Amino acid sequence: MEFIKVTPQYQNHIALIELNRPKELNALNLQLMGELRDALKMLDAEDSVRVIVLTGNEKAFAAGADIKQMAGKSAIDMYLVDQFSTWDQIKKTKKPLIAAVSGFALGGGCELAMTCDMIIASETAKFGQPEIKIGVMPGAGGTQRLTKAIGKAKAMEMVLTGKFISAEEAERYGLVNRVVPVALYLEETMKLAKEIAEMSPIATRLAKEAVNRSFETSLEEGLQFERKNFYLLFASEDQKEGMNAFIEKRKADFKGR
Ligand code: CO8
Repeated sequence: MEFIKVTPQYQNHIALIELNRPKELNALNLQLMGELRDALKMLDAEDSVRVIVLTGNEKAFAAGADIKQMAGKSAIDMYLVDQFSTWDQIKKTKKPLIAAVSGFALGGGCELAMTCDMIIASETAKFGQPEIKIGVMPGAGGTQRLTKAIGKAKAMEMVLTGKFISAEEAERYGLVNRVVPVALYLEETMKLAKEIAEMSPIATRLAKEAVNRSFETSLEEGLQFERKNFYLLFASEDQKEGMNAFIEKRKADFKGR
């Protein structure tokens, strides 16, 4: 892996992926995205990993798709490269995926953070969809996910003006879970990851699936989907362990079965 760094056991049951093109502010070229897709697929299949954290560095989570790589491309080039199939694969990650964002999260970088399940932001984080300033528009989910996260008025303004929002605004609008001091953003993300890693991995997976389903379906269909996953969990050993541990007043030891 040239442009990402993967630590499968960064902490107990928690894997860390660091975007690693610092000179280019982690601009998302095709190779980086391919590496990210492969790493997520590998970690998703690894039993010892329960939660995945994705981060950049203090200055940039990612400053967007690689403009230099795209600049000379035709519509047909873009169509044939089909980079969005990589994004579609990333979206299919089953384990909880948390973005730890500091500095720039712009264009594809903002879209990548929003593809994650939760975002912890450092106080220096800046979110934006500045594609309009270079004559295009968001292409990896920005118009949809941003609008769902913060509502039409704010999303429309960001997409049509390209202006950035601060971490504090992002928290106020509901885009990020919380804002923490820059020195602590990875540590705070790890705390959240640890909390989730202590839950039943099969329950977190089915619960994530059900929450995400709410974006795709009517309330009635979403409720049916939730019910199916709820019933399914009664086939797991973790359900027996979790409920018995409660009754026996001890900490549950979940195995993911
Ligand atoms: N692509 C390629 N190179 C970049 C990018 C980028 N998105 N962002 C920064 N860089 C490079 C710069 O060219 C520079 O390289 P060099 O030193 O060789 O000149 C280096 O990173 C450092 O950048 P700056 O000198 O510009 O640093 P500043 O601190 O002055 O400015 C900014 C930081 C404000 C982040 C500025 O770099 C900037 O505006 N970057 C572009 C932001 C942008 O427009 N992003 C959207 C890109 S389009 C997009 O994301 C479409 C997504 C949809 C498809 C997704 C498919 C992957």
